[in-house]
Amino acid sequence: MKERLQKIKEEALARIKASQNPEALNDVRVSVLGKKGELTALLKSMKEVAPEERPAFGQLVNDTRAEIERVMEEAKKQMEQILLEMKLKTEVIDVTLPAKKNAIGHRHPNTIALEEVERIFIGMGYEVMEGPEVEYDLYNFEKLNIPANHPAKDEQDTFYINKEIVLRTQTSPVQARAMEKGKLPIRMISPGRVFRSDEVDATHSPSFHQIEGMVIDKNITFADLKGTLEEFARELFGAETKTKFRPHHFPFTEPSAEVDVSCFKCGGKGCRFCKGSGWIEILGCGMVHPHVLEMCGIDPKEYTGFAFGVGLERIALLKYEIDDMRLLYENDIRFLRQF
Ligand code: 2NM
Repeated sequence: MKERLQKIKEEALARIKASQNPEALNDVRVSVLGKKGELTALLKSMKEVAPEERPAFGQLVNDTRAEIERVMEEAKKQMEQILLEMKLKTEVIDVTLPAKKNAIGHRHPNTIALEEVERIFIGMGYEVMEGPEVEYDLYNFEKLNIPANHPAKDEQDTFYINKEIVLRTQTSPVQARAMEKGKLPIRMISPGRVFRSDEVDATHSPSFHQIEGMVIDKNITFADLKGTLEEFARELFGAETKTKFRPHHFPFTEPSAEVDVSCFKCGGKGCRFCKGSGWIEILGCGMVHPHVLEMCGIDPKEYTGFAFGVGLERIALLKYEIDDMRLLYENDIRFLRQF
């Protein structure tokens, strides 16, 4: 009997040691300690033990049972500990990690400058109008007083789609189209992309942006043009800004002028920024040529108007003190983030 007990104990302990999971442990419990288990069966066969040895044997069986239960409990605890550790490892959340930042975009310096110019003219009652980038020669040149063989049409400077269609070299065709519609008076600006067959350098690009403006009404004079552009310059570069109108020539305006503003860096004394002159050239303008009005269906005896054009990149470069236009097109986020 004692040998049977010893064998049951050894087998039970070995099975506990080999158990990989709580279910296996439970199987051992049932088959050894359970109602129909091996140890229970041994107790039932007590009658085979000599009566005087029964108390001691009974004690031995109980001790063995207690020992198996203790080892089993130990194994169960170890298993639970391992399971808990595995769970903690796989479900780990490192609360010390830095939070993910939401990177929101940034307006391009061109866009900031455009929105600033639009704000100024909308404030003066102008309407913003856009037109096609691929334009008829008729609107880009002919109706703007630039006939065939005019030097401004030079093949060098213009991208031709075919004989009649070009990539617009200015946004003036948007003005020509607005005049043709015949709804007067007109107070408009036309911002947009324009194209010229230029080599890329610090101040040139085959594709850049212009903002042109035009007013057509009765009794519009050069004084209106001056007052408007002086106010524009003050709003864009500061209240102290002075303007200078220099005579110039454009085919679509007569008279025409180029406008300089007093250097907003040195106030006009002369510095590196204005190359010592105290003045910075910013735009071209003039009174809309009577022939242009006529070609666009407006009677120049009844209506007059002024127009102007500024380069958007030029404004952006000046305002943000950027010395190379190419930086505006490279889309290097380290550059763009500064503005
Ligand atoms: C400029 C300079 C001067 C201009 C003229 C016209 C139109 F359509 F009315 F004839 N639009 N824009 C104009 C005049 C543009 O850019 C430097």
